[in-house]
Amino acid sequence: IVGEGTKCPFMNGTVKNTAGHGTTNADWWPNGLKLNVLRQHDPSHNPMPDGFNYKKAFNSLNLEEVKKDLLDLMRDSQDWWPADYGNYGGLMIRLAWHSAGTYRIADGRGGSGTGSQRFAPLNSWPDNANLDKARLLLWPIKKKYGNAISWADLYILAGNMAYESMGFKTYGYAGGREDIWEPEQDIYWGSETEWGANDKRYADGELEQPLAAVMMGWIYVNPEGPNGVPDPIGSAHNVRTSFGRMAMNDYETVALVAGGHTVGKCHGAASADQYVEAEPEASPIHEMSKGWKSNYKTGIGDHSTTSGLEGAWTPNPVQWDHDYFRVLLDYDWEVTTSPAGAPQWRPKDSSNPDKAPMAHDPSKKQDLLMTTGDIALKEDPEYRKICEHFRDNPEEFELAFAKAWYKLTHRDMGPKSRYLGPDIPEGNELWQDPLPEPTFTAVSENSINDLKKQILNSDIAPEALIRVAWGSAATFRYSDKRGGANGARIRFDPQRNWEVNNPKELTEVLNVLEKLRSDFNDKQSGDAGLSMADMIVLAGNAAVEQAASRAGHDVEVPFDQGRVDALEEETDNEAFQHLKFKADGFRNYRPDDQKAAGEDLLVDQAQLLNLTIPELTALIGGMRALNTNWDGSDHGIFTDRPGQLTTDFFDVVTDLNIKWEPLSSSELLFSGSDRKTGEKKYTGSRVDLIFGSNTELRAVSEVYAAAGNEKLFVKDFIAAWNKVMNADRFDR
Ligand code: HEB
Repeated sequence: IVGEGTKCPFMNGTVKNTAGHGTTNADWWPNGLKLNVLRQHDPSHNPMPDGFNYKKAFNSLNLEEVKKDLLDLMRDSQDWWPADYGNYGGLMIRLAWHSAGTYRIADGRGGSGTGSQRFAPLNSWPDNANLDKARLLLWPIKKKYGNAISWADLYILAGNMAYESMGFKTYGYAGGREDIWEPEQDIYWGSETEWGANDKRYADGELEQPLAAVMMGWIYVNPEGPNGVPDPIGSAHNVRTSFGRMAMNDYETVALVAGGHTVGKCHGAASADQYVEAEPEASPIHEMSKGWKSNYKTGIGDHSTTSGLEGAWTPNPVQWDHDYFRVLLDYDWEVTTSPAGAPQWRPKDSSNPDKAPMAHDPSKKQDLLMTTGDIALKEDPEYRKICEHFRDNPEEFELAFAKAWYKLTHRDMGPKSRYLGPDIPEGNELWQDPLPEPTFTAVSENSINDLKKQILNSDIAPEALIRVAWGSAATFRYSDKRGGANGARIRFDPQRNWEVNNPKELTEVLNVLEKLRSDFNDKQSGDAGLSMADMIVLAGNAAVEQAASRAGHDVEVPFDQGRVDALEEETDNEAFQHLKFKADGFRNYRPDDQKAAGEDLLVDQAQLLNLTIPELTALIGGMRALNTNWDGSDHGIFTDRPGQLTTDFFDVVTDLNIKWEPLSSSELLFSGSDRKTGEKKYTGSRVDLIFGSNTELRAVSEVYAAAGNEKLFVKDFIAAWNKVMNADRFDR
C-alpha cells in the first residue's frame, strides 16, 4: 500500500480523492448485475494502429530469426536475475506453462490466448512468483519484433525454444494469440479474499465449477500437498481433478508433469514471509512493475525464493533426459523441510542418490527434490503404472510429452484455422474439433433465394427453424473459440440430445432440411452445393426475414456460405459436453439444477458469445417477438402478434401500466397484470424482467421502445443475429 510504513504525513498518495476513487457502485451493491464484462476490450483502447491485422503482421515475421534470438537469450545470463545453471530454460517453460495452465474446459476461459499474464491478478498470483523476471527478460526480443509478435505468442514460443535449447524436439508451434490491453473481468477465479487455502473450494467434496485450480492464486494444485500437508494420495486426487478440468487425462498428466520437471528447479532459499516483499501489483512505483524483491542475502541466484521449495528434480536440470522417472521410481523418498520451511521430499541416503549442482555454484552439490505433487505420481496406482510404462518406453514418453505440451499450449486457441506460421504440425488432433476441407463450391444467389422459399413452404414452423439455427450457432464461446454453427455438430451427440435443443423437434427439422438440401444439391451443377451447417443457418435466416417482412420491414439477412459438415468420429463427445448451455436465456431456458440467477447466467452467456449490451438487448427482444422459447412457453412473449419482428417486448418491459409480481417465493417466474383492471396479461422469467429492472438494460430497451426506432431495432437485431451465426467463421 502506497505510503504505508512511512513517517511522513505528506507522503504522496495518502489522499484518494481523484477520478475513479471513492466508494463505487460495486461496493454499495456487490450483487448488482455485472454488465461490465460486456464492455471489455473496446477497440478504442487498443494502441495498435487503425486497421492493424495481427495475422498479416505475424506472417511478415522471420520466425527462424525470432527463434534464434530466443535460443541465444536462454544462455545470456543477466546480472539482475542470473540464469540457473546458465540457462533460463526452466524459468521460460514455467512461464509458458503458467500462461497456458489457467485454461479450464468448463467455460473455456483462461489460458495463454490473450497475454493476460501481463496484468493483474495473474501477474501477481503467488503461484506466478518471479515470472515477472521471465517476462522482463523477454522484453528486448518483444521490443525488437514489436507488433509482429504478441506477448501471448512470445510466451509460448519461449517455452518451446527453452525445450529446444535443452535438447528436446517440440511437436510444433502456432502463432495467432492476439494480446489484450486490460485485465479480463469476466473470468471467475473464485470468491476467496485471500490467497491459498484449498479446503474452501472442495467444501462439498467436489471442486467448485468452473474452477480448475484448488486454491486462489494458484495454477493447479498446492505443491506442498492438499492444504500444505504432504499427503501424496490426497495430492493425486487434486492433480487428477485439476488436470481433468483442463481436459488432460492421466496419461497426458503424467507426461506433462514429468516432462516439465525434467528441467529446472524450485527456489526456496529463505522464508518468503520473512524476506520477500510485495507482488508486482502492490510494489513501490520505483520497482517498475517488478515484484517479489527478496532481501535474503543477494536475493537472486542461489538466494532466491519463489515457491519456497528448494532443489532440482534431476541431476542435470538443463538437459532433456529420462532421469525424472528413474529418480522418482528408483529412490525412496522421505518428507523433509526446505530452507524456507515448506514440506518437500528428499531421497533417502539408503538410495545412494545422485545430487544436482547448485544452480549458481557448480562446485557445490544439492539434494534432489520431489514436490508432493510429484510423489503423487508414484503413490497413486494408476499414475504409477503410467510412470513405469514411460520409464520403460522412453520414446513413447517423448512423443506423449511432445503432444501433451502442444495441446497444453494450443488448446485454448480454438480451430486450427486460427493457427499461424510455418511450424504448424500436419494432421489434426481430436481436441482441435477438426473440420474437413470444404467439399462444395458456392451456389448462386438466385438458387439460394429459391431454396429459402422452399424452406419456408415446408411444414416446419418458422420459430423452430430459428431455434435450431440458434442452437447450432450459439454453442460458440469466444473464450476458447470452440463451438458454433460450422461443422453442424448439432446433428451429433451430445448436442442433439440436449434438453434445450428440444431433441424431438430438432430431429424433425434436421430431417426436413436434409431432404430439401439433397434435392437442392442434386440440381446444382458441378461441385456447387450447401453443407448441412450452411443449410441450418440459411433456414434460420429465412425465418427471420419472413418475420421482419410480416412486421413490415423488407430486409435481408446476410448469408455467407462455405461452412462444412464435421464427421461424427471427429467429434469428441466428452469435450463437447462442456459446451452445453448452462442456461440459454435467449431461448428462455434455465435448468432446475442451476443455482446461479437467470440474469447472471445470461450475462455470462452473452460474454461467451462476445456480445455487447445493445446486441444482447436486441437479440432478447427480437427472439421473444419471434416466439422462440425452447419449449414453446409464453414466458416473455409480450405480444399479441408473435412471429413478427416487432419492438413489443420493449413496450411491455418499459410499461408502468403493467404490474409484476413473483409467481412463487423462488422468484423464477413473474406474472404481469393490467394495473387498473387486474387482468393477467403476461408471464416472464428473470431474464425477461431484467430488461425493465436493470437500469442499463432498461436504458437500451427504452431506445428500442421509443417512437421512430423500429427500423433501428430491426437493423440491430439482424446484425447481432448475423454476428452469432458467423461467430466461428475463422475459415474466412
Ligand atoms: Fe512445475 C517449477 C510445482 C506441473 C514445469 N513446479 C515448479 C515449482 C513448483 C512446481 C513448486 C518451483 C517454482 C520455483 O521456482 O520455486 N508443477 C508443480 C506442481 C505441478 C507442476 C505441483 C502439478 C503436479 N510443472 C508442471 C507442469 C509443467 C511444469 C505440467 C510443464 C509441463 N515446473 C515446471 C518447470 C519448472 C517448474 C519447467 C522450473 C522453473 C525454473 O526452473 O525456474
